[in-house]
Amino acid sequence: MFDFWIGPFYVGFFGVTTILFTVLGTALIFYAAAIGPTWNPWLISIEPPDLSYGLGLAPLAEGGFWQIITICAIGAFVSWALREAEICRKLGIGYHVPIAFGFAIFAYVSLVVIRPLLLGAWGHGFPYGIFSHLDWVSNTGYQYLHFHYNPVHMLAASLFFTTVLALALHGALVLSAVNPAEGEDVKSPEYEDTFFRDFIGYSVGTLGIHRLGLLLALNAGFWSAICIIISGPLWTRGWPEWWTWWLNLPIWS
Ligand code: UQ2
Repeated sequence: MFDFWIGPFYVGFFGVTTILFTVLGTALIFYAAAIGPTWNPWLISIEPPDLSYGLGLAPLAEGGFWQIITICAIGAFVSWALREAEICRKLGIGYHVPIAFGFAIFAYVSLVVIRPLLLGAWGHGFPYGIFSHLDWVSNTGYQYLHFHYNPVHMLAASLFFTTVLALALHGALVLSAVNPAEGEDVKSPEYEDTFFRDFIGYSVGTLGIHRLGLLLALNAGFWSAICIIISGPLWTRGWPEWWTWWLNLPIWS
């Protein structure tokens, strides 16, 4: 269905479902904002239901908007991923892009569906507002006293930094070869290999750097999702206290 293009854009069945979910969700955001106390874009916030509603449906103005907007958001994100997959299939290329986007969707769903389900209330989702979601992150972090002591948060942060290192190396190396000074020749990939072989005795290769970059980025998103899912459902105390296993190792005595 809808197997045609509008201008340069492929439509397809999932292009239509993307549009429907996006228009409905955006309209509901404006409707909910209109009922709220401010039009200041920084301060608009669409709140999830109170914890007392548990995993039930809430009245529209008391979190129901948030619940329907969340359904629309997930519907739009998943539709977008499936449209990517449809385009990949038509082109006969791999599904790397929709799979990568799937990790981003998983990170979002972990915050507004998986963790709230495990904790038994939609009220554990984050509010949809520019400053209010920042406040949620800060408050949720302090609920565990010092979130940076979460070992999986440490892993995720390290993966983000390593992703940044890999992309900086890659972007810089490619530009150094293919964007030479005026009058100089563009250099081949052999020069890129040779730079790193001279420099550190190893080149991961032109295909390898992209495999490495994707692997690092997907793991950064994945472990970020895991680090918040385990906070509450698996560990309810402060994260610094988790490290008492280290202090309690018998080797110290
Ligand atoms: C490389 C290569 C590229 C690259 C980069 C490297 C010719 C154009 C950046 C170098 C990357 C290495 C050695 C891996 C670094 C490891 C981590 C975890 C950051 O060899 O091939 O292709 O862009």
